[in-house]
Amino acid sequence: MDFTTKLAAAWAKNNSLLCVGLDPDIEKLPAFIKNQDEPFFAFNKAIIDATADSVCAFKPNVAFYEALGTSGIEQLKKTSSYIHETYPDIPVILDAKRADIGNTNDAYVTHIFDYLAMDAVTLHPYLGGEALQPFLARKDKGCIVLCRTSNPGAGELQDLLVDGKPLYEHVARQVAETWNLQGNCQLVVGATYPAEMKAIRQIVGDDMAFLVPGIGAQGGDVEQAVKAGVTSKGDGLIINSARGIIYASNGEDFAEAARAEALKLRDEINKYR
Ligand code: OMP
Repeated sequence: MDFTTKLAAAWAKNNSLLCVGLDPDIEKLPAFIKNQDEPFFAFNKAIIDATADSVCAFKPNVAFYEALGTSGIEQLKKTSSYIHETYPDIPVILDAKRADIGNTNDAYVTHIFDYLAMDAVTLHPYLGGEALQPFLARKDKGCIVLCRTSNPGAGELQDLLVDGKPLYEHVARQVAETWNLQGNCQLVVGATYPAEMKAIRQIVGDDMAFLVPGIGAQGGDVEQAVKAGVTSKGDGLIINSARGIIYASNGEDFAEAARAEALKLRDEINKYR
């Protein structure tokens, strides 16, 4: 099943726009997990089992796994396989923010979609659509392009006026009109910029999903983000929270605490859809 279809089915099945970010940091893991052979996989497995019925996606960020070296990448692969085998209805998004010249992107595509078996990946737009072809050509996979990021300094480049419009609006239009020919593109739009999100939704219409980071640890407002980005059907958003959910407790009860946070956030999101 392609990413877009799988995502829409997960929104409906779990009545959820919530995505749990699987960003394990060895320093923050519960002490009894830290000492295991594969601490990231053990941690992720418990978080996945505790939240799979209340999410529309999981999103590991590759940086946390790369930090551990080869063992981290193997634990990332095991995490992806575990989700596919145990919860086949839930898509897995690799947050890797990739993009290079086309030839190099071929290698990224092989690693991310074939070796790690991810359903979607985050991408930088800076090299243009020609360079991204190896990703865009994978009709079954999601290509989630950074449009308006959640960080405080996002505007430094993204707000620059080009032909009278901020750069992020050009990115949104370019993805919608030119890169999304196969219907496999989505956009990253931070929850911390609801006015910009509203403008982007108006530009691209209802057909493109937004990956929305910035809720939880980064302080984005749930009500404002949902109202700004939701489609006329009440979906269209993949609202990510990592630290706010996975580190709800660092004791023996970490998975139950993560579940409680996930359910709370899912319900809060649903209130404003
Ligand atoms: P928390 O702040 O812990 O919820 O994590 C946010 C996650 O979303 C991290 O993996 C970030 O790398 C990622 N992210 C952003 O925070 N801001 C963005 O603009 C884009 C992303 C992303 O692409 O997911």
